Amino acid sequence: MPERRKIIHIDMDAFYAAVEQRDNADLRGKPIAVGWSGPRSVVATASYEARRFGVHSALPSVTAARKCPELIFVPPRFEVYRAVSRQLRQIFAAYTPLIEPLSLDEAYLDVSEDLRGLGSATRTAEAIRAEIRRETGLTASAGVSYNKFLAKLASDARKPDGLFVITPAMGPELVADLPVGKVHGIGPATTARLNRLGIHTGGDLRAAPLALLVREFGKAGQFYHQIAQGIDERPVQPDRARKSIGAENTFAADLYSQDAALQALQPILAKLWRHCQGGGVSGRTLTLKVKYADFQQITRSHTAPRPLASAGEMEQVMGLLLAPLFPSAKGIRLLGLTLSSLDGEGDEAGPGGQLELAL
Ligand code: DCP
Ligand code: MG
Repeated sequence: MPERRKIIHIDMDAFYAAVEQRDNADLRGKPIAVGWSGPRSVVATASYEARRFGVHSALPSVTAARKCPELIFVPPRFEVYRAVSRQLRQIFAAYTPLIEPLSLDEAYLDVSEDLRGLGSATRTAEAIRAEIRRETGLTASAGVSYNKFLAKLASDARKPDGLFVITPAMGPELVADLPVGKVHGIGPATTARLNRLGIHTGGDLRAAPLALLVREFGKAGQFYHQIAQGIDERPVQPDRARKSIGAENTFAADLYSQDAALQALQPILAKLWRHCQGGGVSGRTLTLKVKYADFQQITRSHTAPRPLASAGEMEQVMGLLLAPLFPSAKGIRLLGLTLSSLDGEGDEAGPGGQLELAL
């Protein structure tokens, strides 16, 4: 039995929207959506005032405006969000070197070692939340637990501006009641497949034979089996320079035609491009990942002489990678795109792409 870890998951509340309301008093207390209002746009995030109307991330802007006629659309300011994100990382670093950022507003911290002598992980989380509020004028929610999966679940439990602790005694019972779709990493397609097998909750998942899960889901099945018991041995991966960024989607129904695949890749490409813009990152290598209905997985890559400078350039490369895979006898269940050979953020990383962390 490995030593028990203490993990904090920090997640900012309505991040982009909170930053906009902080910087513009006219927007405070009002329903706002960060994003453009155009017909092809989606909401990046919504203020809590707007969420009451059912406005949320990824909702088409047109739908959002219909649900909430008073909704104010605010264009994103990624440089400002990045600057806040850097402030956050600096705050975290004062508490532990073991920081794993998940996005601009989210990170896991391993605080098994009480480096600041604060007495407990819960007190450490409270100290971090207070410092974030003081330094940035924004609120964060925190989850505290003995692994990453439960810490992330906990940070969501008391949002906004909340803290929740899941102790080892609480873990298994909490997981048993959890709908499987709420497990981080189990998306809508996997949820539907689990449901078809009669697995709806963590409890059902726990009762399912490991052999069945592995047969149905491969390596992921093993992970689900562990998670169902509240076990998650994944360590916090300290702040490495990112070597790639990627996005992928599993489809509810398998895809057979090139047209369908191209269409299904559009939102994935859009997401990847948004991540590039959000992170100030560009890259030269685009990799297409295809998982077929029988779980066979292939990748196809192309490296351009210069960084891909627009969504359009990326789309061209994507089309070149996709075309030779058709016609295809097998259905496609998942498509993904990854960008690597990165510029920008990764520059400090040196030859191996790994940033050496002074401990
Ligand atoms: N984001 C985005 N598109 C999405 C999801 C998120 O552009 N589909 C951006 C906007 C969010 C930020 O990432 O502000 C952080 O995402 P979160 O999922 O943490 O959402 P919020 O911080 O906005 O709200 P919450 O209080 O639920 O964490
Ligand atoms: Mg957040």
